[in-house]
Amino acid sequence: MPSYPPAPDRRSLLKLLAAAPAASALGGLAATAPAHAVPAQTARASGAVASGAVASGIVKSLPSEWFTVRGTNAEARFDSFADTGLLTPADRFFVRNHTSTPVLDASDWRLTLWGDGLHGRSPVHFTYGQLRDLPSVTRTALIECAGNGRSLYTSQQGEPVTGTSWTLGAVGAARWRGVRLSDVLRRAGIAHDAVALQPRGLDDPYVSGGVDYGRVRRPLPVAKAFDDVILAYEMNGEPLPYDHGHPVRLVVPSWVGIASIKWLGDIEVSARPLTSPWSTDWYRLFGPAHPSGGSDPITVQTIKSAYELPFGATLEADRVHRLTGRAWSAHAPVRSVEVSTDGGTHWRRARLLDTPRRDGWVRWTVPWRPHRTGPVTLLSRTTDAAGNTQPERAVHNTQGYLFGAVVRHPVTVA
Ligand SMILES: Nc1nc2c(c(=O)[nH]1)N[C@H]1C(S)=C(S)[C@@H](COP(=O)(O)O)O[C@H]1N2
Ligand SMILES: [Mo]
Repeated sequence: MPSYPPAPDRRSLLKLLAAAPAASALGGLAATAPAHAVPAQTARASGAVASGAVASGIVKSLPSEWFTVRGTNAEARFDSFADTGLLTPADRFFVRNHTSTPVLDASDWRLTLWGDGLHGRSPVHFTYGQLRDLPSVTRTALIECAGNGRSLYTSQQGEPVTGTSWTLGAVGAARWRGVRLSDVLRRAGIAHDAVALQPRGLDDPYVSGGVDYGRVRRPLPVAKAFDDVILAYEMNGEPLPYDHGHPVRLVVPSWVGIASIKWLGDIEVSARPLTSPWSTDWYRLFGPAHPSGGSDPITVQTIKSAYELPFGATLEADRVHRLTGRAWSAHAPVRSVEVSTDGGTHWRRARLLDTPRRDGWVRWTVPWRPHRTGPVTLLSRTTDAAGNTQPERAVHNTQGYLFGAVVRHPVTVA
């Protein structure tokens, strides 16, 4: 276990509360600030986390109509997306935290780039203001946890998996504004022989089963960094919220969520390949269908679709229901969505409500007038422009990553 500095004094606590973004968060923080709302660069949460009233360590409020809390994480309820547009509002976006949200102040934050992959070999710093002064880019991208849909390996395929039992709500779409990582790397003097980066968060070190794995960090190939990665400081036109990485996070489009490091503090730039437990122990595919020792670290997300309906919903017979859902693929824009309302015997096309784009999702709809009462299984199946189609079964891996199979969605007609 790392040794933590003592809890913050009263003055830094007051400063912290003054920095709280909204009245609701303030209310939540007032009672529990020492538990998790400690600026990571000045003080760390202590044992108070365990006894804190906000067990999740998440700053924003998590109403049960929108979220299911799973340990330190909050899953969005997919059915609740029915009244959202193409972008997921920040207050409804899922949160995946290895520990807890650190409340950081942009004014004393800085990013450090360091390592033998820099020309000068001495660390280079960027303040928040310096990043904001660089040319900005704005783009829409989904963030989706590698384990989204994990529980379906068990509920649908009878296969055991480890990790957070997400259903389908560990995904959201947002409009991100920030600076290109490539611009920052060039300004920092990245050398031609640099091959790997390792961005790292400022949240507490991740400790599990008595092992301290250090701060959340994961190697990022230089090629991807120069392709489309951004250092985001805005989400849907507002400063990045605390829970989503304030003041700056990475957004790594189309890759598994772990690549998009929140609360970014430093980036190692290396002339040799890098590893971390997030590239060796986790985020590889292990199991009989995979190489012994695991696959390469996983990168691109998979293909999915989901109904905006609770599992087990009851629908009235002999009435037309306008079923809605979303479909997305990290490989290519969605081309079509087919649905079955009879357990997979007959399929028909759903109507797409949006222009398909890569790194986004499309909403779809289909009318359904059920006659017979009783349990029914609804299915939906996405095909993308690269020819990928959701299969009937996902290839199992012990940690339950990349579930992309057709989901069997139970409802009851009454
Ligand atoms: N520093 C840090 N970055 C992180 C994480 C974390 O726990 N700490 N979780 C990762 C994982 S596993 C996912 S899926 C995404 C979730 O982003 P969100 O919480 O903004 O939805 O953040 C990633 N970045
Ligand atoms: Mo994740």
